[in-house]
Amino acid sequence: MRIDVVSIFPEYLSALDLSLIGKARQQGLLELTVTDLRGFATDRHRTVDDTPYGGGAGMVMKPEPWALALGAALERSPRTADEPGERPVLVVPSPAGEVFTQATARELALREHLVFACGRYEGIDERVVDWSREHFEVRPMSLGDYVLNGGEVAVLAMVEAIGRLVPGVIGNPESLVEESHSDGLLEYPVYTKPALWRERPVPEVLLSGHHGRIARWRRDRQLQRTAARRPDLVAALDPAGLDRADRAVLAGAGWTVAGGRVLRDDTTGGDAPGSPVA
Ligand code: J9T
Repeated sequence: MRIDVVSIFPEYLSALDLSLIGKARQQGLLELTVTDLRGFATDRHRTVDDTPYGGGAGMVMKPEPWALALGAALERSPRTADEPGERPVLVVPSPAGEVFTQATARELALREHLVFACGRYEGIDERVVDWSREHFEVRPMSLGDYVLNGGEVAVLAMVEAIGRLVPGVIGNPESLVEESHSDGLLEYPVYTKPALWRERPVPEVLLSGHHGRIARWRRDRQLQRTAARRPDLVAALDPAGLDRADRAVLAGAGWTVAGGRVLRDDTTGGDAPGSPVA
């Protein structure tokens, strides 16, 4: 996979030299280039922003440096524009984008070329997005409902989430199977030695060696946790994937399967999370 990142703070992305993603780059599994947008400024002050038409606070990123930088990224594409096959994906981090999820990460991990455009200030001139649609599949992407100072931190998160799904990047691919969100539930709690720590014992079932009981206990904790912390995920569960024991745990947390869906028993409670669980 090839990844290009364009930013006015390329040093921000130096974390991608480290750990698993850094190793994957050294091994040639990921080819990642970070370029400085200012290198594509057209004046001697290397200006990349200007005042917004229509007035308002802050500055807007100028279109031409972006078109030049994205054009340079296109030239590094493993495929040329007239070759058949997929276009590169242009990911534009923005609180106004679609929400980036594990499903998005899985989808993007299958693509050959991803380009990330890190905006700063009040954003990038919208015509850059229009122009880019002629060359890229453009995906404005949000990490969630909060605002950052620029796209760089969001790109770090997305590149890590996507990069670890590229075959060979994670040594033990089995560890990908059980993770949070892969089955629509949060992870179960984990424990290690010592068995008794500051008067707190590890749950006894985990010391029992009884694999069936351990699996059931973990599944119950996943369901309880998800019900308490992420009712949105419980409501999205497919009842076909829930056995009798699952349904009993969910019933205890105030959820019932009816009409092919998982429904909250008491709808007067609104979206407030349930009581805290481990
Ligand atoms: C400037 O970018 C952001 O503020 C941003 C990007 C991605 N997700 C967010 N929630 C915010």
